[in-house]
Amino acid sequence: MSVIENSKLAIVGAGAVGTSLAYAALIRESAREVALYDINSAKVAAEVLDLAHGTQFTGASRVTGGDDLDVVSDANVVVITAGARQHPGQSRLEMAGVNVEILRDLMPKLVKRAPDAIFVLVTNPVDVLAVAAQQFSGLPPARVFGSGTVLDSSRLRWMLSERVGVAISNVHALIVGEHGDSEFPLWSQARVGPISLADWMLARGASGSAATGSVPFSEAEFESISDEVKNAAYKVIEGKGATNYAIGLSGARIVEAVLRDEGAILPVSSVLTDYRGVSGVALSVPSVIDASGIARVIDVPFSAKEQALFEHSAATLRASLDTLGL
Ligand code: 6V0
Repeated sequence: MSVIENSKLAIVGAGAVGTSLAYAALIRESAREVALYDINSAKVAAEVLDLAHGTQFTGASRVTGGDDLDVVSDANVVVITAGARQHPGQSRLEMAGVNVEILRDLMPKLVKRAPDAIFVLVTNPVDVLAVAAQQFSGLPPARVFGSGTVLDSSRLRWMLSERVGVAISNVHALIVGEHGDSEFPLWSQARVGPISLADWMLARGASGSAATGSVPFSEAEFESISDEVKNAAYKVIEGKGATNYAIGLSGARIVEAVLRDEGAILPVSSVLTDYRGVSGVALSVPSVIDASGIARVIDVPFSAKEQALFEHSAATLRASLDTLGL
């Protein structure tokens, strides 16, 4: 991979996620310059220094940053990971309200400094904040969207890859909808290489049973994989307090698709207009990402069950947005 000349990635929020994204972007040479901004002066200065000390080993990328918002100036992509942590006794919705207010303040300032940038939201609740950021920025949905279920889809692909014993790059499967409890896998479209997942034969007896031959995935196994993806973040947070590496890599991947003008298909979350009957909420659907942001969303055929799940995800989001006055 080679660095795009003069490309600049700005990351707002130098916490666990922002710094992991910066680290991934430096190593993958996702951008020529990675600029970190945070209101915590001591923390952001230390993070920039620590990353800079390693740039002998990261190719042509360089890292800058600080507590002055001007560090984002003229960025091509701005990724927002800034947010308040959930305090004990505070509901998720209350935390959402705090993060909406942070964006109300930040978005106009960011747009002023990086008027041509593509804005990618990572802070949670990411779908709610994608709507808020789009409204506060006044930019079209194609230029302000959330990382959505890019991470969740990678989790799904990893689980399936382990189960079928095929490289993750050859397992094609997507999570769509809300980045949260109402998300779901598009099983009807999942494939391993050229084979539909529904037709994939698993070796029977591999788990110690005496029976031989092969069987397809069962409904129960699909359900259990789907639940495992949904609960993956809780499991990681229980053990180490946050999720950071996989979201950092997912963010770097989105940034590259923009800066390299790739036309890559990624399930990001943008405000939809009549996508399978859904409008006015941000949900993840397969989207073509290039230098313009979201070039277009792809209309995927859903099964009847998937359509119902998608509408449920939209209703969940609409209820949160209504409560927050968005
Ligand atoms: P963290 O480590 O607490 O970092 C947040 C950072 O934001 C801190 O350094 C704060 O100082 C900074 N900050 C707060 N307010 C502002 C502001 N107004 N301007 C600039 N900086 C500010 O949190 P962490 O990095 O672990 O998580 C960040 C967000 O990402 C959270 O909302 C997570 O829930 C979310 N994630 C989203 C994922 C996704 O798939 N969309 C995945 C993982 C985490």
